[in-house]
Amino acid sequence: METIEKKKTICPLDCPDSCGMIATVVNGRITGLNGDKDHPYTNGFICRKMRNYPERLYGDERVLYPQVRYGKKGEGKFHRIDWDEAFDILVHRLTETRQQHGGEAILPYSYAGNMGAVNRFAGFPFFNRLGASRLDQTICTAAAGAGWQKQCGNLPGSPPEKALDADLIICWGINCKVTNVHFWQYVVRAKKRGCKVLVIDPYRNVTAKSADIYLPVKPGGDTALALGILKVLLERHHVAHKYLEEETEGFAELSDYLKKSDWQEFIVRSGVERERMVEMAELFYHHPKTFLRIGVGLTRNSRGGMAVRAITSLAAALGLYGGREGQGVLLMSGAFRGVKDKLTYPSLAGETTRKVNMIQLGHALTVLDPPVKALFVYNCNPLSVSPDSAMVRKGLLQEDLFTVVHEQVMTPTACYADLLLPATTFLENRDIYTSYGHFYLGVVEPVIFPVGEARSNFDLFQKLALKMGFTDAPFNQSCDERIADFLTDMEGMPTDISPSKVLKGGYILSTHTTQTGSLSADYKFKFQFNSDFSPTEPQIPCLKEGGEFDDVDLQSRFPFLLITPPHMDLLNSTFGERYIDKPGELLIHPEDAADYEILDGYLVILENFRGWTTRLARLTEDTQRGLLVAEGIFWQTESRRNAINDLTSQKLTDMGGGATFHESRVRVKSQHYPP
Ligand SMILES: Nc1nc2c(c(=O)[nH]1)N[C@H]1C(S)=C(S)[C@@H](COP(=O)(O)OP(=O)(O)OC[C@H]3O[C@@H](n4cnc5c(=O)[nH]c(N)nc54)[C@H](O)[C@@H]3O)O[C@H]1N2
Ligand SMILES: Nc1nc2c(c(=O)[nH]1)N[C@H]1C(S)=C(S)[C@@H](COP(=O)(O)OP(=O)(O)OC[C@H]3O[C@@H](n4cnc5c(=O)[nH]c(N)nc54)[C@H](O)[C@@H]3O)O[C@H]1N2
Ligand code: SF4
Ligand SMILES: [Mo]
Repeated sequence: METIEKKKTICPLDCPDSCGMIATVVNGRITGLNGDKDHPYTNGFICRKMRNYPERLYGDERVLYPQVRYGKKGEGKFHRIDWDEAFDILVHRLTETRQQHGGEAILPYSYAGNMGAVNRFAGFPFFNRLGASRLDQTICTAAAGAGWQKQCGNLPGSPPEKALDADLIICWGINCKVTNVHFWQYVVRAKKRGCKVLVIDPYRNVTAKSADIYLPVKPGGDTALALGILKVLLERHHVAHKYLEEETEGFAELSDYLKKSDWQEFIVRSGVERERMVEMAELFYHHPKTFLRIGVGLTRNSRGGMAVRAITSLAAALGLYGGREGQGVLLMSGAFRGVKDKLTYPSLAGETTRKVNMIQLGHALTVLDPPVKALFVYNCNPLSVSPDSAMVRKGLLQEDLFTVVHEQVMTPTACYADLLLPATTFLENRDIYTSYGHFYLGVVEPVIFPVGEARSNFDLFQKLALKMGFTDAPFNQSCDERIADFLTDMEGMPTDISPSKVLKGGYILSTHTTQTGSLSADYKFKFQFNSDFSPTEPQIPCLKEGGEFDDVDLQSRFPFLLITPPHMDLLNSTFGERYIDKPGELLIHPEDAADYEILDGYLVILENFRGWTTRLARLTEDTQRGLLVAEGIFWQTESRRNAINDLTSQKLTDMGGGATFHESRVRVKSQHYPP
């Protein structure tokens, strides 16, 4: 007889929406995934990427068993072994590496393939205890977080629901309709009431196409734009005087700086004319109910941290942190804050080992001294997502590097493994999920048994620790014990809800339902225009020199600016297996295309001094002249070994050590003429 069950789960992907979902299970097999109507933010729908997840779960690309390499590095040829053998190899190789080269020769490399708090950080206690190099996980929000922290301290973002009452919603450096679709449902509802939508972005992305006003900005030009608008507001006495006086500090320094600065600088650096800045200042002034949604896109360049400092300062000058109806500023929600050490256990480390910035993996594998001899990848696909892929590939090809990859599917990185281990998906795991775009959390149970011989990150590292003879308490915890411990003293958790209740399931709303929420009864938020002195960072938001885009030496050789934002059908590189034959498109302005004799649909070569790749040209006025847009991290394949991150740089952002994915200079040429 057929048994049909409906089970609740939560999307684990690195997406601000963290959807509540209902899995349909027929005889122990998942046949469908749908949005949960009981989840207030998900509101019953999920994106098409995840609706088709069962294909990935049971697909041919799934890694089902532990395997060892028999072909050349990168060829992706493996033979099956069992888990006992896999653990023996791990224990032997990690112990030997540590003895011969020291613990720092081992580099764990992970990010956010699975956002469940336990599984995401599951390797940290193990590698701390082992004395391995430490990974600085900076690839996504490091610059954005550092910029926010500088001006706003620990303030959480505004709940997205506040946008429902806004008269103006600004999407600044975020492609909501692609990367934060559930926020868009509030935009649609607010629009019906007459709310205006403004999108500020270097290209007319799909969100901009649905907006009332689109303002193109030069990539990296947001500081100049925000400060230019603020200069107009000051000149017209349109700033929120009362709020500034009572609830902020240091505005006098910033206004002095702005009064003295030359207009031309703001115009040239932002690429926005003064008249348009005046128009924006008037728009903001006449719409006190403004909700500002800031993306991380605008931080992926050498001035990224400063851009967040300038935009949040503009918001403060408008009084948007005042918390009145329809007002808000949301970069990341920060709705719940648990103690991260309860997941990572830095206390297990004997001594402090070196820290490796994950953006500089290419450097770490090829140049760093003492060298990395063992690389352990989980929850991440670095060959595709880390910058300067040519260097990463060179590193992975080294015969004396022992590479372990724990994966769900045969990714480009997995092809370079010496030891390949099968990982469960969220549907086979237990975990706790918070969100960086909304204010709910939840704990979920496995929906099905593991497929093949897959193990969760948590099970893998708990078992490996015991095999290594580590008897410390964290290695004896069950998953529930770790979750319960993490929940204890978690900021944002309602006081009447115990960890045991959370463990039973359901969605919990953070107490930060206003921006200051329950931070503490005596917490008084004051926006700091002049942040604490730091030797490397100016006290007030101000214009700064740019990086690769402004490099005069590179300008004549590599005339185009390249940005590489997310694609609708990929989640970073996840789901790349669905598009193995596709190199991805390159948006190019028709006049630029004409200069290089490129027609729509032509295969073009993109190159710079780091590497090259190919893409299919799409001619469109959605992009500016001189600006190329490559959406999506499509996979490297056997026949196409290079991809978009062959062009991006290991250089870091101004603050937080983040990535500069949207700041590469390139040149372009037509490769062939299709029939
Ligand atoms: N479908 C889909 N959804 C995703 C992802 C995905 O890959 N696909 N990725 C997820 C992840 S991990 C993250 S971090 C988020 C990222 O989500 P977003 O914050 O939306 O993505 P970004 O790459 O950060 O780029 C967003 C926008 O910033 C623009 N941009 C680039 N440079 C600048 C600039 O200098 N100034 C301004 N104003 N805009 C600029 C880009 O053109 C793009 O339209 O999305 C998540 N959601
Ligand atoms: N050019 C360019 N590069 C970018 C970006 C960009 O905008 N432009 N965006 C950057 C950003 S914002 C981010 S966040 C990073 C993301 O980089 P990653 O965190 O590497 O994200 P994904 O590409 O989604 O790859 C995650 C991998 O983890 C695997 N995985 C999922 N769950 C589990 C699990 O439970 N266990 C194990 N062992 N594996 C699992 C998936 O199968 C997948 O292959 O990429 C960055 N790279
Ligand atoms: S990827 Fe984002 S929108 Fe899609 S189901 Fe997951 S959380 Fe929801
Ligand atoms: Mo990200």
